[in-house]
Amino acid sequence: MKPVYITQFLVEEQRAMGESAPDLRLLIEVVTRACKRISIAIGKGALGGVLGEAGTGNVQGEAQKKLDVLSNDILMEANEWGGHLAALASEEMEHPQPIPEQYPQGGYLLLFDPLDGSSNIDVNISVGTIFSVLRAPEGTDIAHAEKAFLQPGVKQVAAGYTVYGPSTILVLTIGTGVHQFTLDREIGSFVLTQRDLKIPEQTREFSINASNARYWDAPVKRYIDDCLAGKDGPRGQDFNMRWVASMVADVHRILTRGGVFLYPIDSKTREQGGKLRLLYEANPMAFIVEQAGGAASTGHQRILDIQPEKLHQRIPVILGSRLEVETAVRYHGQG
Ligand code: AHM
Ligand code: MG
Repeated sequence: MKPVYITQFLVEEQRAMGESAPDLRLLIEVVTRACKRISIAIGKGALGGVLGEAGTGNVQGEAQKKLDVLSNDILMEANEWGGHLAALASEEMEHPQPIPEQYPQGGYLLLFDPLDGSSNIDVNISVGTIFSVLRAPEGTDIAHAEKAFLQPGVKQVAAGYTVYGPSTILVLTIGTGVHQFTLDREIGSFVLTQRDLKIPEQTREFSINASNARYWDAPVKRYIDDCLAGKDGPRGQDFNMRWVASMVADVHRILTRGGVFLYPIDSKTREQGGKLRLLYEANPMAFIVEQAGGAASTGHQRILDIQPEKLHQRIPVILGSRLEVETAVRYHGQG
């Protein structure tokens, strides 16, 4: 069968939607081209001199790896000249970056986590890039307005992630289902390898960092205890557990074979609101998961409905197979 490259996919998908949004197409193409460069840098590993600490910290007080900084620079540079964006925001930068004055401004906002799972970089385990696209509100002075980015996840026009693993894959939604591409390394292009991914509704696999168990709130403790009790407990079935510690890899496994992913709020992270970031981790993943038939909640609220209050806001995350997310949410309702 003739390969469908990402450009052809986007043109045909927009045609089928009766929509011509060349700027959105350009935006996604530019982001995915930047991801190819990140993939190449990661693939070189120690030979490319890209492993190890950068010796700097980001706004969240986390130590940056060389590849965090490099991936951020690659995405920033790639996206400033095209005329499709009004501003960019990244996990690695305190404030949104306006488009430099010498370039035209466009109508979209791009948010990204340039390298998710960075604790896995130096041990050769999968990492990835997560991105989210919003429309820039009309009449906003983007250069000074973090406010423009504070839109609920339902307003996203596109979201995606890559996994730099044994193969480099890209998972993308523009609101018409979820589609998977694989990087053909010889040709240098993303090729459509699975259309319309659907998450199995039920699962017997959960994903949580169990070393935080002593900090969990009662509903999460009860839910996980019941999963661990297996067929001898109230759930009446055995569960398996997986935790890569790269959200991209854990979510991708769930998208492929089902499962539930939890990064709940706990007594360690309560003050900051949770661990994962709403705008460039939870929202794009929630959009993708819902588009694939799954669900995403904080335990109390649908993630995509949350009105963000600040750029680097953190929230609790429960996402994956729809029926299992609903079960976990029911435990929260029981106090
Ligand atoms: P990062 O964006 O700084 O890499 O942090 C997010 C990552 C997620 O990919 C992953 O699910 C989680 O943090 C892992 O947390 P932990 O180290 O507690 O296992
Ligand atoms: Mg991350």
